[in-house]
Amino acid sequence: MKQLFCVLLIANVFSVQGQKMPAVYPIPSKPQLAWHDMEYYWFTHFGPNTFTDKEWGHGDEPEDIFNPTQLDCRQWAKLAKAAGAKGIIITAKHHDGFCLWPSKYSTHTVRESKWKNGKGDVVKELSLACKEFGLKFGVYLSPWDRNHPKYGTPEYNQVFVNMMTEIFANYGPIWEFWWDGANGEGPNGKKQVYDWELFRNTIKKLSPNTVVFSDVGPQIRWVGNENGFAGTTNWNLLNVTGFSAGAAGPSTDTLNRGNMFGEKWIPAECDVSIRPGWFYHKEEDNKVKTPAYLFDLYLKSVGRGANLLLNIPPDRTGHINANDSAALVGFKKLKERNFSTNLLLKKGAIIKNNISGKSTIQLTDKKQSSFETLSTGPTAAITIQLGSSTTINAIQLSEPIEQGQRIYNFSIRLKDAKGNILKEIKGTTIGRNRILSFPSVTAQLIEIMIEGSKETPLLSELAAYQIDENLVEK
Ligand code: FUL
Repeated sequence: MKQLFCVLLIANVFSVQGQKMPAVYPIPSKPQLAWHDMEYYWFTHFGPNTFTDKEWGHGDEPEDIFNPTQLDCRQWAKLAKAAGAKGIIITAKHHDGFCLWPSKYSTHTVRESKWKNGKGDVVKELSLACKEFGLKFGVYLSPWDRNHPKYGTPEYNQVFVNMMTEIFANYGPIWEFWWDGANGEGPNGKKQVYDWELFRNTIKKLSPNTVVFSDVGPQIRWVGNENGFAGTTNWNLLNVTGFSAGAAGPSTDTLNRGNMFGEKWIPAECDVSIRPGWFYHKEEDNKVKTPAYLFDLYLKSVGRGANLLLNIPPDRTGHINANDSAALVGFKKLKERNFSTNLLLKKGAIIKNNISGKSTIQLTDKKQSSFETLSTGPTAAITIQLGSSTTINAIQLSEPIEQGQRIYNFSIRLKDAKGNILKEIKGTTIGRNRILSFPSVTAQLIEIMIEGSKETPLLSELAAYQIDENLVEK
């Protein structure tokens, strides 16, 4: 009751296509809404570790170690575009402290290396390549720095702020900024007490539209694992009071599922590498994830309302390896082929909202912002007459999240022409996107029941597919 009262108290009135609907708070900001639309993009781990075969450099590697023989950021961007990714986030500084740009605030950078006689700048090259290929550009900056002499002292927080300031001044616009929560010891054996508030305020001031990732946001949260899986229940909401990135955060379970009544809109991002490691290691050339595995990751991340941040590490020449390229293009083809035909749009199919008793085309118009208002309870809110027997093994649903995330229990029944139930599927949250896949069923009728919703349930998109049977989620 108390919760309901709060919801009503802070409710705002929205008008979408003539419908007035109070939003259920919290709701996403504009940059967050745009972030949800990104769905799938790349991470790129590159730096001294690429040349030493380490995952965590010690910070004492000689700068000359970094020497890509034919760095080609255009190759990365061209491939990302061809593979359907919408942006690239680069490790401008990993835990070893090496800066891939010539920072004024460090003496451990590309400038001190032999690469391009110290005149190279990877961050610049990639930011330009992303612009050229129409990709968003993002930056990972590790606060943990195993090289910087000031790390472990209060002055280091300002060093980190200065580095961020350089990045925004020289390589913007930055669409996403990534703060790793790792907090180990520096060269003087001390750990840093990070001034997260100062870091947050710095970005807010320099670039208010940049979305910032850390374990606990402020805009995007970690999903609680590095396997690329969001929870089957996934709230875009999180309680963050008293928490910070790193050890003092919520449990990994909470990060995986969010909080049903969380105080802030902080959606989950699934970071995962295409290889076992984050950095390139030659011995992993035959351990690249297959297109089918990547498709499964897509179902478990984007298909659960999160975004997929897939790491593609370039090799020592500065290129993406041919095995990774082949897997990425294969993955794109699988996505395109399997999601090309929404069976609810086939001739003779009719989708009915049972409140009005009328048929609707809003759910298949591919517009996230147009929606249907649904009924709750054990009877069907939506009925779909397929017109003829149709084989289906995946159903996709979306809520108009700009109105707040509402639904927490729903079920789907697939029936034959006589009304016999062939299959019943149960789900919890929907959010930006929910894809449920199951062994094929040949049905004539689909019913969708909304059994639990914080407020009036709204649905914006609905689709049914027949995907390759081997791609059905295990
Ligand atoms: C972790 C780091 O320690 C890994 O090296 C990697 O960068 C991953 C994305 O985040 O916290």
